[in-house]
Amino acid sequence: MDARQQALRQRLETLGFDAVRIARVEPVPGDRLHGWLAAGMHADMAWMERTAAKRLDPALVLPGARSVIMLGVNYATGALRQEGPVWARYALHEDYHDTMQAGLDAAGAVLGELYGAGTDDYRAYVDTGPVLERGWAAKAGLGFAGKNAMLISREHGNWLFLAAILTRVELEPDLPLRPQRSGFADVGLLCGKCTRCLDACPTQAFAAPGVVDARRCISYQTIENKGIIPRGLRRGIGRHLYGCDVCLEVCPWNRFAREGRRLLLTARFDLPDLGLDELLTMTPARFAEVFRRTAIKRLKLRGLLRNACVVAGNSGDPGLLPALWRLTAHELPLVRAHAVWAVRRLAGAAAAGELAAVRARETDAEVLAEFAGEP
Ligand code: B12
Ligand code: SF4
Ligand code: SF4
Repeated sequence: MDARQQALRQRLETLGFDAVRIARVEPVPGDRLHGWLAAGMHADMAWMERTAAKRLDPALVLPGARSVIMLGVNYATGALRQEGPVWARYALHEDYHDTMQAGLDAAGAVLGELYGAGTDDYRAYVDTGPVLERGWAAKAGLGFAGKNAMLISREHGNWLFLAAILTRVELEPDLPLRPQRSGFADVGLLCGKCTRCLDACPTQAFAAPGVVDARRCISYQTIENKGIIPRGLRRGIGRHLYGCDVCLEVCPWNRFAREGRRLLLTARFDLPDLGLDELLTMTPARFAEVFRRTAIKRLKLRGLLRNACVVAGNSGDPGLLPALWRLTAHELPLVRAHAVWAVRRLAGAAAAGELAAVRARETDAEVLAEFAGEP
């Protein structure tokens, strides 16, 4: 690697990126992404379908793109006790899209300084761009594609946010961790015979090693799905209020993960202190105050109440019933539906009379459907 590229790597690390690796841009074999989409595993994330061609060919995103700089930001939290509702660890930060963007802006300036790249010569993305971030990271040797579908790093385990800079600058590519048969992202490259993640998934969301059916994934259901959570999945959601880390947490590669520097992150480790009762009675003003600058604000209060009802229904705690009864009269059918489910699950036959009264005044078909069958 020449001195200039060495300097680039060093400057990017100084900006707060804990892992910096480079791959040469080429079209990606399309069978996996197309197969995933054709099977409907993207659920209602129609944007995944619309952007498929771009995801498979970076030249459609940036004509003349030669290299992709893959960046990782470590968000390992060490032991983190969550005794009530459980949050995905990534969510215990201010929105990483915003905090990492500052680092990407600075990284663009470094490319300009060292290589004379203008703003037209690169595109920088964190999460929301049409880029197969995990695949490129595996190709660049930033880690490997685990059977849990995560990009797993030897130094940081599963706990890495990824970002990508596509650029017209020709850089010397890094090697993958081991030669890959597909040349892109061989699933399970360093997993050996282990299947812990596949076995641990509470909702059986893995269609195959490395392939997540979003329709069954708690992360999708509690974050991306804006509507009713399918009844058949709600028990499996257990205490997961927002996102899910089960298939990440069980991975033995995390044993080697060190806590990161967090130069591009702002922790919100106070969120697990919010009790279920507090969540179920949250007002719009309090929601705005507590979740300011976090990704959770995109879920809106209605989504948070929906999720909290599911977790409350699974809690076995009858002390939550007063708050849940109030939510059976909420103005939004989405919230009423999940509140009815939770009340039925917690109070059972003992509340048959009150439930009949709630049902009698209900007019929404989706809420009425909640009164049928086992909760
Ligand atoms: C859509 C999406 C989701 C969906 C679908 C998940 C999925 N497995 O695809 C849902 C909402 C379920 C989700 C959940 C989560 N997500 Co998400 N998600 C994305 C997003 C926007 C696109 C992913 C995608 O393209 N999926 C389509 C599938 C087919 O592709 P893939 O698994 O990513 O890619 C693999 C294969 O396609 C393969 N491949 C592609 N072509 C080919 C060709 C050949 C021949 C071969 C062999 C392989 C191959 O290479 C890739 C590496 O395995 C990315 C951001 C981005 N722009 O990439 C974040 C991203 C993947 N998510 C992320 C995170 C953190 C999560 C959660 C952990 C959040 C949480 N705690 O709740 C969970 C984890 C669930 C899991 N086990 O995957 C991180 C992952 C970081 C990492 N270290 O891997 C990303 C990269 C966001 C970021 N910038 O940090 N996510
Ligand atoms: S994030 Fe949770 S629900 Fe989704 S695949 Fe992993 S373990 Fe299963
Ligand atoms: S838990 Fe085991 S199978 Fe799953 S990604 Fe980690 S090493 Fe691979």
